[in-house]
Amino acid sequence: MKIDISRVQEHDKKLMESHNQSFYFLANTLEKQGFDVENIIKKIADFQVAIPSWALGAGGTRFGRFSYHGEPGNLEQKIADVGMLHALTQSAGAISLHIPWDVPEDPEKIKALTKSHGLTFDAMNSNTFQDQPNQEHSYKFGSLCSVNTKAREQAIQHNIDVIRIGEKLGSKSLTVWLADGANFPGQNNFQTVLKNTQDSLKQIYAQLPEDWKLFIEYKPYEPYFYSTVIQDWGTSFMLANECGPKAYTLVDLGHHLPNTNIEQIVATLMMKGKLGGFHFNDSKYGDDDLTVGSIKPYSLFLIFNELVYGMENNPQNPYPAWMIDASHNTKDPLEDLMQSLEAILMAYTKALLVDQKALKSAQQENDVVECQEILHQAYNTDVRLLLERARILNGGALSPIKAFRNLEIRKQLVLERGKHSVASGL
Ligand SMILES: [Mn+2]
Repeated sequence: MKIDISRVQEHDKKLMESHNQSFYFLANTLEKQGFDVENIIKKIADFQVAIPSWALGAGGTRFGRFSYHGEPGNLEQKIADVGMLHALTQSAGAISLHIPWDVPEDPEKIKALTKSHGLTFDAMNSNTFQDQPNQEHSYKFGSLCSVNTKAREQAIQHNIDVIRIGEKLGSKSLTVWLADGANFPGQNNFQTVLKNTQDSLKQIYAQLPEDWKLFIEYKPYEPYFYSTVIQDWGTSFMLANECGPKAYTLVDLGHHLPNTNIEQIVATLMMKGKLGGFHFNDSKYGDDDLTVGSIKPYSLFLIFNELVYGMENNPQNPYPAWMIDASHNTKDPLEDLMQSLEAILMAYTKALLVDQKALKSAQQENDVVECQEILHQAYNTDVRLLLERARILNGGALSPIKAFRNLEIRKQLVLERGKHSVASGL
């Protein structure tokens, strides 16, 4: 199904007068502070975040899975869901596919369908963290790191197959996240598994088209609880350097131990020109897959402050690929994604409001109090009106969640797809 956005716009018309009044007041205040509001709104409108296909259904826990009614049951329906999300928010302009969950039967048709929703294809995601039916060699004890040469070769070939599918769709990057690791001391020889991983990634990298990028994720623990082969940004950075200039580190917010200074990792990687991609989510304890900004919105702002600084000052770093990486089991997945998009754009906009010149001079003078004041001034600005403005100008909804509810979209999805449809995924 497709959203009739004119119905949303018709409804929003009644609210525009109140929006305009509040917006002009805020815009005026910001202009007086020296900000170019029009330019900020353009930046918000241009900021697009990819939606992974696995975020559209209910995620499972390791104890069970409760499906959400009206989940997309095939690739076409997943694209339709992201299309609806984009129509309402105007900030979800790309979809990220997972292979083998989303193998397109007819790539040309899928490409055309995606385009008709105004979407592009973000990074392709390979999967060597679970065995597929009829798979010859198991990944139970690792994939790209495996001491079993046959399993390793099979995992390398899978990644190459994913690149080939992505080429047909017009994707330009491959994201590799490995579950490889060990549960017990002595289980793996650390140097052997790291070397195997390095060799495997090099072979995948060799098959990358000229205009593609390889993103390497890291994670300190889970699914294994003693060690993971690519445990931290340093290991990912080292592997990316070994592969070559088209390989980059990918930062996933949930893939850090509690209290890690992620903003500092971002700054370091951007200075080195190696931050390729970014996965958004939030966490309280570990890789909790919670809604972006639901637990630590100030941390997200500090991270965006470094991202904005890097985007303005580090031409050696490519524009990062943004993606939400979460999968919920309690909320309507589409509503949750709207909340995530809002939180991302809020943190980004607040970071755009940091007075970089004043901050630099306060830093030069070691005026610690003033440095904090400058950050707080930006963080405490209510930027929701700027987000509304950018959405309206792009043809989206004033309030996406309200529109989603007013149009009773989930009800229609249940009618169309049934109560017990299940999206592929975990
Ligand atoms: Mn991720």
